[in-house]
Amino acid sequence: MSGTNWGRWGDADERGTLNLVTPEAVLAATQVCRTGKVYSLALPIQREGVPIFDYRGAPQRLSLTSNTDNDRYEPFGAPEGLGSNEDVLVLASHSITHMDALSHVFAEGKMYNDFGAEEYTTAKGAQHLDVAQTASFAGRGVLLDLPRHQGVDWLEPGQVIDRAQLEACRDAQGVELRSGDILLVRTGWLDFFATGDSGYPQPGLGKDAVSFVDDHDVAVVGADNAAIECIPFDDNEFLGVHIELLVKRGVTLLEHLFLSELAADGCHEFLLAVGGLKVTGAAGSPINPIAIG
Ligand code: UVW
Repeated sequence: MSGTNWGRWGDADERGTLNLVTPEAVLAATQVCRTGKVYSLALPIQREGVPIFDYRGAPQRLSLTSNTDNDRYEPFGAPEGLGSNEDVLVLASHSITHMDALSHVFAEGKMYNDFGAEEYTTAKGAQHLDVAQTASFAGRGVLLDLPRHQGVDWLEPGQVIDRAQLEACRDAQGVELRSGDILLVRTGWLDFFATGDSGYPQPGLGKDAVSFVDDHDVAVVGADNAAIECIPFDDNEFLGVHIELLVKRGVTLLEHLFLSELAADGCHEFLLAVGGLKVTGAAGSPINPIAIG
């Protein structure tokens, strides 16, 4: 496959562009905090009022123990009125705010770094490139707030974001991008979703924007939309930007990020820590990224 990072960090590499997030880059990222304000970039995990693809199903929280189960602790000496509440969570790996592992998408029968699509089996999940490889990282986050820059509440559904729009927004915000950065693109789509009028089309990156990621040696790309890329897909190529970023380059993708609070504060540069669930074999995980402004 042409234009790839395959082999760039060795034939056994399973972390892709996260290799660009060096300890030096992380230390430098700790220096960008100005206010100390902590932001959660996750939407709530709930069954309604959040974007959910039908085939993934709504997340389910079931009660495991409650105040009606206090007898469970009595044999261990627990007095009347003391107990615990616990839950069982049932949810898709790519529920609501989530991370795509490098095993999430395959093209021409291949995943990142030439691992075959057959490495993910129904019985065992991912034998390589599972989410545990990429679930934990921190670095310098940069928010490009396109609606703010373009003077709208949200970009048009289906709007294709190209390199020129990203460059113009970056320059207007006066923020530079450095090797190993985590690039977050706000399209405003979640604000449009909240109106209840949204449909299938979404604004997002087009294939032209991929060169912006390349030229800045960006390690991770996140956005407030469902798939980073625009829907319908640019050039009518199904998952075309996923193929370019995730499959060819090994760029970890973060989707359905809640970016409105950062945007409202004009916080365009921050320390960002991301922790996914280290589920062996999984191709993705819900996340609650924490930004510190
Ligand atoms: C697909 O595009 C299939 O999934 P996601 O948007 O979670 O990357």
